[in-house]
Amino acid sequence: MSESITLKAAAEYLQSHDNYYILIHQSPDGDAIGSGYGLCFALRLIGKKANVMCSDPIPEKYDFITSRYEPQRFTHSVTISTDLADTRLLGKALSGYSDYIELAIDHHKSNTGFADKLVLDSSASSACEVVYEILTAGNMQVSLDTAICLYTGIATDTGCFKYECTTPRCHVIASKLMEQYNLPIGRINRTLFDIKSMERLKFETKIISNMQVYLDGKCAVAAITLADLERYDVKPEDTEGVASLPMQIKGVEVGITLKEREENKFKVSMRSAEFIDVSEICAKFGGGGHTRAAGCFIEGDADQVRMKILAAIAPIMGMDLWMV
Ligand SMILES: [Mn+2]
Repeated sequence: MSESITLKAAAEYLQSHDNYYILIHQSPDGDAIGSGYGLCFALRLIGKKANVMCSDPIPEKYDFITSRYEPQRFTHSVTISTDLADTRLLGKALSGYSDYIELAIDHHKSNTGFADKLVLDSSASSACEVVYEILTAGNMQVSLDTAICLYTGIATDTGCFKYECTTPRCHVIASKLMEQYNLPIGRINRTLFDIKSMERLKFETKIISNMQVYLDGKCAVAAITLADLERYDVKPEDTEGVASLPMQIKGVEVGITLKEREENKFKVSMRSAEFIDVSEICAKFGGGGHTRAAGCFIEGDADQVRMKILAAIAPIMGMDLWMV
């Protein structure tokens, strides 16, 4: 298990070492990208060498972050992670680092304690919020580049400040970042939440038209197969955000999105509105996450995976599976 350390101890650790690899999870979302790159820029600002590493390509919509970044050449010495709950989420390309992560910065209550040292704040909306607190505790400067990154992670993990995980603290941090740098938040939020390619928008209509509700309308399932991705010419990394679609149906408490990653292997994303702890359901399948947003991998074809999940959820909702 990891040794839990304070924000200040984490800042001191970062200031007293050199040459960092910052690992983030596969299928990177705004918080993984924002926390990884935001911390990387902050470390470079105090003269450290640092690179961000991810098994998967960073989606194009985050170009406003990655265009600020060039990988550096150096002899690697310290491996850290941000927004990573479990080393299994590093993906194949980075799995070799699993046993060598020295510091993990996270906000997942399901963090498996893989790192030597851990800064975990499960009440934080995002890993970006934790990174911000570490930088503040260590009196480390937040540059414009870092500010853009941290705002991005807070905004994406809170669904643009609308999910339950949004706290007064998120608004305070966002406000401080805006105050200091006059962030173009209109443009950032439009890029993050509104603008989609025509293909993606058409793809969403296909997902919506195939969505099904179960358990007396309280549970909605959307499934995306490899064949769908091919037919609609959508890359797997461009499916971020589709997990919010089932949640838009009136009366739905649990929204489930199945994304086929390899033949007969699905990445399952679960969201809940108010009552169900989806991290517990995902944990039954070896996954984890947060109370209102979690994920896991399940093998089988789309129908089999759907049945496995509904069978796990039905008793929690006090229902029999025959209602499926
Ligand atoms: Mn996160």
